[in-house]
Amino acid sequence: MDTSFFKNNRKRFLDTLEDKSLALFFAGEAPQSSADQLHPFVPNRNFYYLTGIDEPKIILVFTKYNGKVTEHLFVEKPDPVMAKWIGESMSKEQATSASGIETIHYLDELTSFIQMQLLNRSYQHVYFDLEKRAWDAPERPAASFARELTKRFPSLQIHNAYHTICDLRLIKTQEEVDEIKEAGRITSEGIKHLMRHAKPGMKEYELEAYFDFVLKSNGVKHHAFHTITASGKNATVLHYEDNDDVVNDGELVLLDLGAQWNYYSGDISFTFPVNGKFTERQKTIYNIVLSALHKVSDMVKPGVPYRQLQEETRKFLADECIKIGLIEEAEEISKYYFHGVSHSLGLDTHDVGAIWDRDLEHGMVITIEPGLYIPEEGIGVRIEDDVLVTESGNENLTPDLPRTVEEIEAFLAENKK
Ligand SMILES: [Mn+2]
Repeated sequence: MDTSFFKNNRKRFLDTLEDKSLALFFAGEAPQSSADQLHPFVPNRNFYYLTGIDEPKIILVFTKYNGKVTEHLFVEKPDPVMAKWIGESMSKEQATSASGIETIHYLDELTSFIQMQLLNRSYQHVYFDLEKRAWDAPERPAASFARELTKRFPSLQIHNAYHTICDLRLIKTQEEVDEIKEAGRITSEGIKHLMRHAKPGMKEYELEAYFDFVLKSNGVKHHAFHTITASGKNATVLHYEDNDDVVNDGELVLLDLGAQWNYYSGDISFTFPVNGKFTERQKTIYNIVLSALHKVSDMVKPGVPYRQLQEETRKFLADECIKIGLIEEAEEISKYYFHGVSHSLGLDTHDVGAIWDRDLEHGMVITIEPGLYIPEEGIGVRIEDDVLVTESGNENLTPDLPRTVEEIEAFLAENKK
């Protein structure tokens, strides 16, 4: 991604700041996994959105005073011993070339820098990313820094920049759309490779391995989320991730998986018969879900209230399930369809930003993913595309897969290894 993208994000954020403000953002660190093992480091996504930097510990500081804005990064001091063990940390020059920020300091200069600012000027506001996922969630570095700061400078007003940045992230630029498209392309390629090798009697994790092979071969470092490879009845559990059951002859396999490309997520759900042929009943259920996908995707255009997508999905699935005698009353659809049809997609798979109360806008990227889950019949179907809201309608960003019953059966017949 070009530094102009990150510069522009900073500009849009800085425009929202009050005058006489400081703002601090933390890249974060890899959390401990067990003993001396760490989980892989992933940058805080709002920090990445503002800097383009994916290195731990780095801190971004803005000042805005009498209308003048300055941008600073604080990076780790080079450490020759650590360099021998884990490689060199990001240099000042690398930090500038990734972010476009010219003024780079070392981390041990941070407190004296902040102190200089606050002692010499009448700052009134400090902005942090105070993301909070739960009442009892452990305190993040931004929150403890804010607490320490107000202890020493009690007149400062602390502001939470989290929601501001999340709402900026809802609208994607063309570069972001291209990253999501590439994530979707690799994900689709992985699904096709998996289908070519799928046979009754395999374990779900064996199918997963074929998907993973394609991701690694394409230079993908991380999955967008935990892969779901669920056969038969397992597919009726929404977030089944065990993936260790046998895929029996005659069962449908439900995949929900995604590659992450330059920190942007692809997210596709796909359902196919492991032996190559849908049964009549599977075909009926699959076609209802596919019609829902088409119907709801066709609704996507600027000005449509986001929540209308969910209302229409429920209504359509209820009507169709009444027609085939699966349910009698519309409300009973909750028994077989019990999740949202869509979420925003971007730097996070369930991307942030308050989309629920908004109308669709050009530049939003959302998923469309209707499903039906009938445990008593061992049938779970979900079909998911990633969709861009364009100026006048929508574009499917994941168009590379067979979708109809006929297309899927033909693909399996021609490509089986
Ligand atoms: Mn999804």
